[in-house]
Amino acid sequence: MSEVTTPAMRARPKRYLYIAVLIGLLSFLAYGATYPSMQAEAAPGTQASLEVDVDLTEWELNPSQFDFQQGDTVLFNITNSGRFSHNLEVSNTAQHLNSPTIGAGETTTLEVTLDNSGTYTIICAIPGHSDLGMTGELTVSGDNPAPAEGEFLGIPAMRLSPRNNTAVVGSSQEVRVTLHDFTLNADSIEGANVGGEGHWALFLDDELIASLGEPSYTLEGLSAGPHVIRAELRNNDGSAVEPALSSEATIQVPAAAP
Ligand SMILES: [Cu+2]
Repeated sequence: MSEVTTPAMRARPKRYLYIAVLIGLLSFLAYGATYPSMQAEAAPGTQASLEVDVDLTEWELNPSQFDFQQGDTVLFNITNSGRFSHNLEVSNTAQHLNSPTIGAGETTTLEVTLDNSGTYTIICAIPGHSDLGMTGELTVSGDNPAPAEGEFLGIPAMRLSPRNNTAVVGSSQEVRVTLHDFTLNADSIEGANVGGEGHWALFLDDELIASLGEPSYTLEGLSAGPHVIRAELRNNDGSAVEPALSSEATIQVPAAAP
């Protein structure tokens, strides 16, 4: 006895397929319709832990626009699908976070807790790459905007360059401090203290190298191997600022070429 396929039998699997597609479509619509209202109903200040993917390539961030809520902790899953090395920097006037630099085909992550509402800038921080288009924005809803650039906080802040684990090229390295709410004044070193003014002390492997009223100093003749550089903020009379403010980084000096 041979089996006969009737039109009715063939129709049955198709009907199941239609039902499956319909269920999928309804789920999608329900999800799409519900999700924004769930976000809107969240109590102000409710923190969420979110994961998002961002792709780095020449010369764009994809996606380049994100929407979050103040207080969200966001884990960026970063992929470099380009041919050059890239990284991700997330910043506003109060926060500044960098992922490691990754080569073509590599992945890394960067976790950021968004303390402020308003706009954060996201870029690839490798010189020139943001100008070529590797730039975007996070828009954060909330009620705690970051201070405007240069707004007086009364709390000095210092950023040290180079960053930790920098590989030195050759045997010299420029060290630079970027300061907020603190003015360097070379003429007042050893003078009377003035609030929010002073200089910085540069240490190399715990040895004082210089007291500096300029933001930059170049270390020369560094021996091969790791070195610790440290910057400490000082009042005019040489005492440490209160509260103490220092920053340090380990740099790696390559062995000299034979
Ligand atoms: Cu880049």
